[in-house]
Amino acid sequence: MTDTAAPDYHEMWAELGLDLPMHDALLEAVGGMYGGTFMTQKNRPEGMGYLDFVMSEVHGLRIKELHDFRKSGGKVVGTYCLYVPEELIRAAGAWSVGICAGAEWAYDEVEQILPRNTCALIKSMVGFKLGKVCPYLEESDLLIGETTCDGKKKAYEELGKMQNLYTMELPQMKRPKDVAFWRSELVDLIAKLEELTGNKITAESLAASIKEVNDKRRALQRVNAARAADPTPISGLDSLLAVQVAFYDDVPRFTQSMNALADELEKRVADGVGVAPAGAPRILITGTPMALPNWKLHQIVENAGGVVVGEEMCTGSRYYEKLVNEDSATLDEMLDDIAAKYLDINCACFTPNTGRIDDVIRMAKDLKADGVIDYALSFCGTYQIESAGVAKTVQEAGIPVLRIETDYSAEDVGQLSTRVEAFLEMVK
Ligand code: BJ8
Repeated sequence: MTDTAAPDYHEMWAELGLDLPMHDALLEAVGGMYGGTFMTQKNRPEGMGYLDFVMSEVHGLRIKELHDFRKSGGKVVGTYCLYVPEELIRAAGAWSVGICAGAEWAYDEVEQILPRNTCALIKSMVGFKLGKVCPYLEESDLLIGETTCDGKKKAYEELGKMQNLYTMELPQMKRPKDVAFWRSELVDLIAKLEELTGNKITAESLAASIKEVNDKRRALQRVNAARAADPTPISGLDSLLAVQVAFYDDVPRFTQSMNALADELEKRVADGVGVAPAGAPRILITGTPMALPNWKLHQIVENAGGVVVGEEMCTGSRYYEKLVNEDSATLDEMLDDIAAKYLDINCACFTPNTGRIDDVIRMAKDLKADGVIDYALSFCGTYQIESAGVAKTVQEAGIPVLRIETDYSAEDVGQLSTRVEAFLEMVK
């Protein structure tokens, strides 16, 4: 082996019990998709080199880090939803990884357990487990589920038969008594994490993790604020990737790299350097999250000559916009802060969920979007039902809207491209 040969991780993957031939096929497919989607973009910021590297090692170096951490006694906790506070996991000395669920896998097996008409995200979540192709899942000592939508809630019961899984009960309203209940769920989660790790969460450890995770969110805020410029200094695809990677990368290293990227973007804005020509149609996307490697809609919009300038979704602003208060001194106060911050996320599983529409209109104005695309995964009842109301209110605010319902397959790419092209034509 020469110095430049890529390391071979097959022994580690075999230790994790992955299905090696299928896993090789998955890596090859994702690698090909990444090359075709990201590396063909023109005039990318140099800072994206970090994310290209992270993605080239997505099942390699990062998994090795988790593997070594666990061998030295550390614990890894896998999560699927924005409501699960990373701060508490880190304060217990564990590492948090967001599990992806963004590609079709092992659907034949999945459909023996779940109905065919289940959303792609849930099918993917179960498919990666059944197909034994996700090293993040296999490195997780504990998975944390949550009672958000019915599909996820019931799918966690199935996943829990295959892996150590703990479910948090999330209220579906945001009244003071719901915040109090959610806080009590955080107390239970702390007990669970302390039992898992053998570490006590203290005011010191929690204050440090609040600051660390806020720093990560602040770095992403800077990256995303630069997108308000015309021409925009970074593509929607690259910005989406940054948030997708934020869920599983090493926190301080990621924060440092995103701040370096933000420095570069701010300089590009000052110099008038963009990834698309000034005046290209600017699109804000709102809706269901886009888990790795779901880049379908961004690619369609940007291939059609538009530029995505923001995402009002869990793989977007809902992840980085709000911070946990850093001024509290006691564990009790910090728990109040975390409960308040997390229950302030605007997910369609809540009723009412008008904060989401306010955010869409505010973001569309701040980012000078020419149009909004409302994106819902097929069979996601909550987001599909919200879609008509979101579209009506956004249109009343004078912003054109395109409503799209799709899944992870490539079958409808041609048809979606035609609709997106017509929409871009119309908004400019
Ligand atoms: S906070 S958006 S990450 S629940 S797409 S599985 S809702 S049927 S993902 Fe979500 Fe947390 Fe809410 Fe965000 Fe169900 Fe819809 Fe599928 Fe969904």
